[in-house]
Order: sequence, then structure tokens, then C-alpha cells
Amino acid sequence: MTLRTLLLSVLMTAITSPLWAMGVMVHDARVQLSPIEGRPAAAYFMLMNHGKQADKLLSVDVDGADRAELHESGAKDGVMKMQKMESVAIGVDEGVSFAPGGKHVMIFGLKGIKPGEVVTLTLHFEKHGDMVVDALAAAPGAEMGKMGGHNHH
Ligand SMILES: [Cu+2]
Repeated sequence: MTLRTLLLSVLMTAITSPLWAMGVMVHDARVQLSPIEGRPAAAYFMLMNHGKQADKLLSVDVDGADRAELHESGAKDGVMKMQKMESVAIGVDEGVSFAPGGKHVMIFGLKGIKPGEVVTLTLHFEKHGDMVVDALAAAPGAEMGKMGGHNHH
């Protein structure tokens, strides 16, 4: 290792370590608005636990909404149903995906948010405390995240 790469790696460690110390990370936060006015919206994201202890997502607060619940969608006796979850466990070095057709944050009474605007989510974790995340609101029926290909030229 040359002095230059050594310095670079020391620098990189200094830059990245505060992030690792945070433990839990939230990626790709987004909110799918309801196609019908007044119906619930849903928030999706990816949780990563880089911390040294297992954690739990206990609840989520959504700015501008009446309330939000942790839900999981799944087929029961051939019928798609949503179930409320009290919390979502996330083990060390594990990722938990909140995505359409699975886990989601159901948002009730979200008002005044248009597609392209930012919705602020506060995630409450048992061990890692609160984490504030900006989620981009998407239009009803719009393809989301990495699946969306309409904007490529
Ligand atoms: Cu739901």
C-alpha cells in the first residue's frame, strides 16, 4: 500500500464511519399516492441494519397525515389481504424491503401532497431511535423505483 492509498483509505474511513455508526439506514423512500381522493396512500422503502444489535421498526409518523400503520399484504385463501403489524424486526446485517404487494406503511388522511413533492416520514426504532426520511410522492398508477423505465431516453 502506498502512502497515497493509505491516506485515501484513512480519509474514506473517516468519512464513512459516522454513517456506519448510525446502524439503521433507509433507502429509496417513496410514497404512492392513492388513485382515489381520500383513500390511503402507501410508503415504501428499504431498511438496512448495519448496526451491532438487532432492532425493530415500531411505527412511522407521516407529516401532513392523520395516522400511519405498518401493514403487510399477502394472499390468504387465494384472496389478497392486508394485515396490521405491531412492529417489524430487522436483524444485524439484514435488509427488510417495504414494497408493493408486501410490507408497506399505510398512510391515512394525507392531504395536499402532489406527485413529485416530498413527504417527510419519521421512523421510530426501538434501539436506534428516530430517523427522519424524505420520501418522494408518486402519481397513482405510476411505475416506481427501479422498475420505472418511462424516463429513459
Ligand atoms: Cu395497507
